[in-house]
Amino acid sequence: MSTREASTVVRTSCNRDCPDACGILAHVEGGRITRLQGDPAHPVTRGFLCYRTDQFLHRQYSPERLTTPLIRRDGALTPASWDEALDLCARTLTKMRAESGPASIFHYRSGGSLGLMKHVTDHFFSHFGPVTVKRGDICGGAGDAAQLADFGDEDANDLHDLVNAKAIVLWGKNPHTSSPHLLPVLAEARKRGARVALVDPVAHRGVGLASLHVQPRPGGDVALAFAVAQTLFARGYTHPDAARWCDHLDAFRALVHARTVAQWALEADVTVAAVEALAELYGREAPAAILVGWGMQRRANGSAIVRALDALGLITGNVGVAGGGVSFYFRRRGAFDTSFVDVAPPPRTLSEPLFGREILAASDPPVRAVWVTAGNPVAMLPDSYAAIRALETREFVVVVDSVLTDTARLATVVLPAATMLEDDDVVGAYGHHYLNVVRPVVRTDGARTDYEITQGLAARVGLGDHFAGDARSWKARMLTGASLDDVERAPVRNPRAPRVAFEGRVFATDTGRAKLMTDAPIAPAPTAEAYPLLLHALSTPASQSSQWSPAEPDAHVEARVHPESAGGFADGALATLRSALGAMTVTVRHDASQRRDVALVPKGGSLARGRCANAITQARLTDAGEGAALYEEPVRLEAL
Ligand SMILES: Nc1nc2c(c(=O)[nH]1)N[C@H]1C(S)=C(S)[C@@H](COP(=O)(O)OP(=O)(O)OC[C@H]3O[C@@H](n4cnc5c(=O)[nH]c(N)nc54)[C@H](O)[C@@H]3O)O[C@H]1N2
Ligand SMILES: Nc1nc2c(c(=O)[nH]1)N[C@H]1C(S)=C(S)[C@@H](COP(=O)(O)OP(=O)(O)OC[C@H]3O[C@@H](n4cnc5c(=O)[nH]c(N)nc54)[C@H](O)[C@@H]3O)O[C@H]1N2
Ligand code: SF4
Ligand SMILES: [Mo]
Repeated sequence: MSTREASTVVRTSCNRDCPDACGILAHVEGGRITRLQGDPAHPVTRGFLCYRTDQFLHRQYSPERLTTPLIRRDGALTPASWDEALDLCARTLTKMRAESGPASIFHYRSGGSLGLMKHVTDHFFSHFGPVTVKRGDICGGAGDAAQLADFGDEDANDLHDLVNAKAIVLWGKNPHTSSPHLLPVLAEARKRGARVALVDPVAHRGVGLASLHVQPRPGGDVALAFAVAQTLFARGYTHPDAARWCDHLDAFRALVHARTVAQWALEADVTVAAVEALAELYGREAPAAILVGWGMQRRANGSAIVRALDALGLITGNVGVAGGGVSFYFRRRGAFDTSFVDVAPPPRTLSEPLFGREILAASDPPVRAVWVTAGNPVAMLPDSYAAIRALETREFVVVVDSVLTDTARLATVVLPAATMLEDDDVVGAYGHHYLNVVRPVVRTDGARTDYEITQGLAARVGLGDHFAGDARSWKARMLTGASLDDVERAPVRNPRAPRVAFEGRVFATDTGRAKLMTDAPIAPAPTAEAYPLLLHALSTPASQSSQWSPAEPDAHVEARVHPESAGGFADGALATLRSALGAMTVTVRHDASQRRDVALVPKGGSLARGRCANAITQARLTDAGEGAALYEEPVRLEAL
């Protein structure tokens, strides 16, 4: 038999925390995956993968993969059998539950995988406890709160509906890096004549997609949106019937007229001409779509920013129509029923952005054990050293991961997790409406899926019967909007998902009308002389949050700054990047296309390599939704 005949192709999908949820064809030869390919039959994936998943086989077959559980003995993590590790976990958690109550156990789950089966692990902890869980959302909490306040619900028009737009504003969004499968849809829309604007304080590849780039001060977007709104009113670009679907239209109009366009523009640090150009592009011809990025709402005024953008869509009649929308989130769990997950409300919640601080402060009962599923809070949550102090001082910390992350290094027990190419799961997407299955293409000896780990634990604490079913039975139970058989055959568009969100401009609020914001939010504080730059640790093509592929570089992180903000450091020089919280060594990179008040570094660097921006970033909350204001840390460059 030729090698070609011996090879198989398995259809699966990417379960990473990414809007695109790509279909993958995994080529397997002799039990080993040799190539990952984007599924050409998937309407969004269109046959290509992003750089980081193209390179994923380096992670899959990395010598750094964990293949045996580790237990801390005499201070060091040492190999153990699965039975030893699970027995220890079951014994310890049961004892703590008896002595201190289930609230003394904190199950922290993050977005390492967006597979729905991770909810079954939540279900276990609810059954066993309920235990303490997280509150808020580091990723999109502020924007979620905004859209729920305005629309009563969250969803987006079909991704391909974008080609009906006459104008598209990419507001705080970097599609090349964070959602590359949006690019072919944008290209199609442009081919059909759509004009594109980018609003982003950072100059990135998205500038090349746009006929207009507005570069406001970070967080200046509320002022910018108010200036645009006032211009839309003045030029007759608002919808004459807007009061039919908007509550508080008069109050909103008064709010945006509280200052002149020139004053708002000054606050946003843009020219009046830029405001007018944006108002013309967005307002002159309907329908027009705003694609709201996720980065922008991780700010002190992040929720207010999204509310201001919702308002632009509402007053112009662009929400609830084809080719329009203010799209932040596609309801990725819309085809699933996970209501069984919580058997009872959790006894306590801890704020995710304040992870370390809240664990340390919790009393009555104190947090005695932390179980981390698919998360790397030390590297990925702000104030890394608070997370370290919190974990180091717990009696028992379990980390389930496929590699020894900054967080896993602090564990009492590390359990080796299966990767996305070994999991058995089902996913929806937050950037489109397709459903897909995740298949165990291969297995790695010693690694287990979260569900298998849950089963092992459940059997040891008297819940074995409840978790005896195979993964497929849980998938079938959760997937209520489509048939699992169908989804196993091919990607299926969630039949429940609307083509046009809030069609007919009917909203899920108490009045059925959308709510316009009425309060002036606090303006972003100007940068101070002592720390003149705002640190932005932003997504980079080579990593998925803290998961780097092919591998995380050992070199110092590059800090990209405007040459005049480089504090005299030459391009390529080493310097200290200091905040009020701490310091890290960086290589200075000059970039004249950037604003003078930002320092750009990659997101996801590890503390062990001295590349972790969160080690010098204070934990701050967003204005609503308990998100993290991650990009508000004032920093400066100084000599080593
Ligand atoms: N390559 C890669 N892709 C990723 C990830 C990754 O780590 N690497 N992470 C994934 C995750 S976790 C998520 S949540 C998603 C989204 O991931 P995000 O990284 O949130 O991506 P974007 O939505 O593109 O948002 C980033 C953009 O927001 C802009 N921004 C920041 N502050 C402001 C502001 O005040 N105003 C305006 N107008 N813009 C601002 C930044 O300059 C940047 O261009 O993508 C995923 N995709
Ligand atoms: N400074 C700064 N910090 C940020 C951001 C930023 O832009 N700037 N972005 C924020 C955002 S948007 C997000 S969403 C968070 C992401 O933060 P996290 O969700 O904590 O980050 P990840 O690195 O995606 O995933 C964590 C771990 O999950 C593991 N993992 C993957 N799949 C599985 C699985 O199936 N099971 C188990 N048990 N483990 C698995 C990975 O190996 C990885 O180590 O970070 C936030 N932190
Ligand atoms: S990380 Fe995102 S873009 Fe890359 S393969 Fe996965 S879903 Fe697709
Ligand atoms: Mo995220």
